[in-house]
Amino acid sequence: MFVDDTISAVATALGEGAIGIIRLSGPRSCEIADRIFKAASGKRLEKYPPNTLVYGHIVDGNGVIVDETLVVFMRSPHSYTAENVVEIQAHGGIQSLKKILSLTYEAGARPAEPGEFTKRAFLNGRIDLAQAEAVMDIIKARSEVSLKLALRQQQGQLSKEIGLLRRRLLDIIVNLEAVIDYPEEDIEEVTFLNVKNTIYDVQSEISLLLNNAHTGKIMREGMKTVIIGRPNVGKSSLLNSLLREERAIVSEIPGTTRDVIEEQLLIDGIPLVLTDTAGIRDTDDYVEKIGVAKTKKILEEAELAVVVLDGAESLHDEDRDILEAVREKPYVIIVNKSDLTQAIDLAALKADFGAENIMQLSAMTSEGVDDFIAWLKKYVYGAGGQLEEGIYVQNARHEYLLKQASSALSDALAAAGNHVPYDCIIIDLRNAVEAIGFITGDTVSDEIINEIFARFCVGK
Ligand SMILES: Nc1nc2c(ncn2[C@@H]2O[C@H](COP(=O)(O)OP(=O)(O)OP(=O)(O)O)[C@@H](O)[C@H]2O)c(=O)[nH]1
Ligand SMILES: [Mg+2]
Repeated sequence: MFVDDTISAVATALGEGAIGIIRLSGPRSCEIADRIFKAASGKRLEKYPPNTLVYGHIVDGNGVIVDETLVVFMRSPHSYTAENVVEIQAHGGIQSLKKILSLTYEAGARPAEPGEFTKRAFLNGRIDLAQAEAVMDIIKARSEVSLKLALRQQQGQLSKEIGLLRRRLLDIIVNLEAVIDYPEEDIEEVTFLNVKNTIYDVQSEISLLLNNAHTGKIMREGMKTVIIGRPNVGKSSLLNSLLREERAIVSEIPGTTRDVIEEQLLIDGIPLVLTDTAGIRDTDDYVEKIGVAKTKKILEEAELAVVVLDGAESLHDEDRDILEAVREKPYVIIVNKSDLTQAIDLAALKADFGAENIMQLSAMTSEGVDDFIAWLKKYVYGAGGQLEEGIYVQNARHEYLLKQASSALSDALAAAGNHVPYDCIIIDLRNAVEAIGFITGDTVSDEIINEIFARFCVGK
């Protein structure tokens, strides 16, 4: 899959900006740049030491100046793609960038495909697949924490761990194969017990990675959270209080919110996709009915349900129905209107649903909202309530593969437990090695590689 042509693309966002960058990568980068770039010094770009910023102009075939630029040449392998790379810093206007780009094509470059620069960095072995994927996560990071996690992955934290686990599994395979091939020789004593112990160890490490994947995914994609409850309990007021603005209409008339309101927000760095819904009740109002049906659908899709109850009233049958509906999924119960005299039987509620998932607050005065935020942080980060050092798998593909590997290791453990012949255990172990190899791209098909890079932007 090695490539010998030279690609070019605009690497910055297309729009009006102070500068825009055109990037070339491939063996002919410098030669192509020298055809369209005239340094003010009169020297050719290739005569400069690599990584020197050279001032000059881009000129077209007739010698007419197209733009004033700074140009840098990075020699293979010391570049983003590990190939010869030239970056042209031009004025950041769409016309000027398009013009320069077309000149690079005329001079012999071909248009880069989406993600092709990063793909080349991967194919040339400078980074592995997990690191390449992290590049995209860095660009798309929604929050500071998400950025931090993507950077850890791009620096190779996950890759290193995967490499170690892979090594350990390969060691067992090699040992088992040696025992099979040379049974008479006393190679290194491999017993079912130490095979089992090693597999068990590796599986525990994978479980640790999977435990953090929940946090990682929320950070990358945002946590789908739905606020539900019967009419008039203060759902829209809670949304507004979290947003610190009057986003949703609040009124004393039950059935105020009839449609779904979705907002993306960061609460103490946690990205939420928060939906306020129509209060659930039996209603004859046609529009409200549609709203209630939508609410039920959104509840199904949400990762977390925030059930709001009115603390100033005792539980209604509708409240009980809603509470029963969320039992199956992660939920938190907000007893709202704590500023009013309370009528709800809090003790009974706590006995039924667990005190740790219930909190009293007032969406009107915002008193107690901090407790809810603290609860959220624990839900997302675990008991510590904050991001820890270490690896947080953020990517659904990685999570899936880790689960595959773990299940293959369970099979291997079962086989070893039953004293099944070594060959059979080796098959399971190979499956696990293959699954985690897909993460870093040690074992992966062209098709998957193409699919991954197609999701990148052009110029990255
Ligand atoms: N005293 C008090 N009143 C509140 C509180 N939260 C909401 N309310 C009032 O309760 C009424 C209903 O509030 P909303 O936020 O519209 O309730 P909702 O659950 O969105 O109602 P629907 O959209 O009709 O389902 C309004 O009059 C609010 O001012 C609170 O914490 N304390
Ligand atoms: Mg409402």
